[in-house]
Amino acid sequence: MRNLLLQLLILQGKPHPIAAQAPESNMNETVTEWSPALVTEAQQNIREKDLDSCLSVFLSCLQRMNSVLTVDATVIDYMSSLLVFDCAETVARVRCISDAQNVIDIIDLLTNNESFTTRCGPEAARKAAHLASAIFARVPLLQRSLFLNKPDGYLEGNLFPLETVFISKILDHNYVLPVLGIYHDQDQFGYGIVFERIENAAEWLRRSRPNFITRMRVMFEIARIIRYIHSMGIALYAGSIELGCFFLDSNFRVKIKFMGLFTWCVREATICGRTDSVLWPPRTPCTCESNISDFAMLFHRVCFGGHNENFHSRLGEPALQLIERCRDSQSRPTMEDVIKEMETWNLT
Ligand SMILES: *[C@@H]1O[C@H](CO)[C@@H](O)[C@H](O)[C@H]1NC(C)=O
Ligand SMILES: *[C@@H]1O[C@H](CO)[C@@H](O)[C@H](O)[C@H]1NC(C)=O
Ligand SMILES: CC(=O)N[C@H]1CO[C@H](CO)[C@@H](O)[C@@H]1O
Repeated sequence: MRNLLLQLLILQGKPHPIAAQAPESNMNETVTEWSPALVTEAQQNIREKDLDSCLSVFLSCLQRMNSVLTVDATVIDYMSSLLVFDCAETVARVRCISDAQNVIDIIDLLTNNESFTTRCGPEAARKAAHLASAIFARVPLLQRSLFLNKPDGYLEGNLFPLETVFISKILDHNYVLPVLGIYHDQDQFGYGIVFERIENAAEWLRRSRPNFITRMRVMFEIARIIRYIHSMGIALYAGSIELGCFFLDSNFRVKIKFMGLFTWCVREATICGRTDSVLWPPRTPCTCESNISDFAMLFHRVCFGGHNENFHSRLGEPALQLIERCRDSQSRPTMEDVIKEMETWNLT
C-alpha cells in the first residue's frame, strides 16, 4: 500500500496530501488554534512546556510560512525543544497530513543545516531523522524539495524504491550522497533520480591509481559510513556495498549512494509476508545486520586486487588478517570491531 501511494505521488509530480490515516474531512483541521500569546510564552521558556503546546507552537509557526519553509533561529529552537520528547508520542499528536508534510519538509532543511548541527549537536540531527522516519511510518510523504530542483547532476533511471529516496534526504550528507531531485522518465513509465555529480570509487581507482595507504583510508571511511547507517536503524541492501555505490570528493571524503530500507519496513514486510517488497534488486535480501563479508570482499578488491606495487608491509598483513576474519562466518567481527581495529593503524 505504501509503495502504491508513493508511486501516486510521483505520477502527480508533486507530493499531494494523502489521507492514509486521517479521513479527508480532517485535511484542513489544525491541531490547535494559533495564538500569539502562546508563542511569546513558549519563546520565554519553552522547555518547561509540555509536548502538546511545544508541538502546537511549532506547527503553527510552520503553517504561517505557507509552504515556503525557511530555517531561522526560531525554527531551530522549536525543533530542538520538540526533539526532547519521544518521537512516537510526537507523531501520534500530528493529526493532519499538511502538518506531517511541513514537519517532514522542515526536517529536510534542518538535518544537514550547519547552523542546526552546530547549535544543537549531531545527536539532534539523528533524532530529527528518527522523527521523520516515525512520520513516514504513518503516512508515506516525500520531501517537497525533491520536486523543486531542476535535474542537473548525475541521473539514474527508475531503479530505487522510493523509501530509499526519502531516507537519503534525511541522513547525514557527510556520509550519504545527496539526492537532488526526482524527474519524470518519459521512456520508462516511472521516475528517475538526480544525484550530486561526483566521481565514483571505481572511476577514481582507474584514474588516479592511488597508493596503498590512500586505499586503506578510503576503506576506513566506507566502514564508518556502514556503521553510521546501521546506527540509524537502517539496513543496506546486500548488493549495495560495492565500488560503484561509493563516491569520492576532492578531499577523499567518501559518500554512499544509499540503497536500503528502515529496519521497521523490513520487519513490517516480513510480518505481512510481503518479502518481495524488501527484495531489491530482485532476489537480493535487504540485510538488517551489517554485511561484513560484503565489506571484506570490497576491502580486498580495493587494497589487494591486482595492483600490489605499493603494498605497505606494516599494514598489509594486519589488513589481510582482518579481511580473513570478516569472511569467516564463525568468528565474524561487528562493524564497530572493524573500525576499532582500523583506528589502531593510524591511517589519518
Ligand atoms: C480546505 O481548504 C481549502 C482552501 O483553503 C478549501 O478549498 C477546501 O474546501 C477545504 N477542505 C475541507 C475539507 O474543508
Ligand atoms: C541554515 O540555517 C540558517 C539559520 O540559522 C539559515 O540562515 C540558512 O539559510 C540555512 N541554510 C540552508 C542551506 O537552509
Ligand atoms: C546476513 C546476510 O545477508 N549475509 C549476506 C552477506 O553477503 C554474502 C555475499 O554477498 C551473502 O551470501 C550473505 O547472505
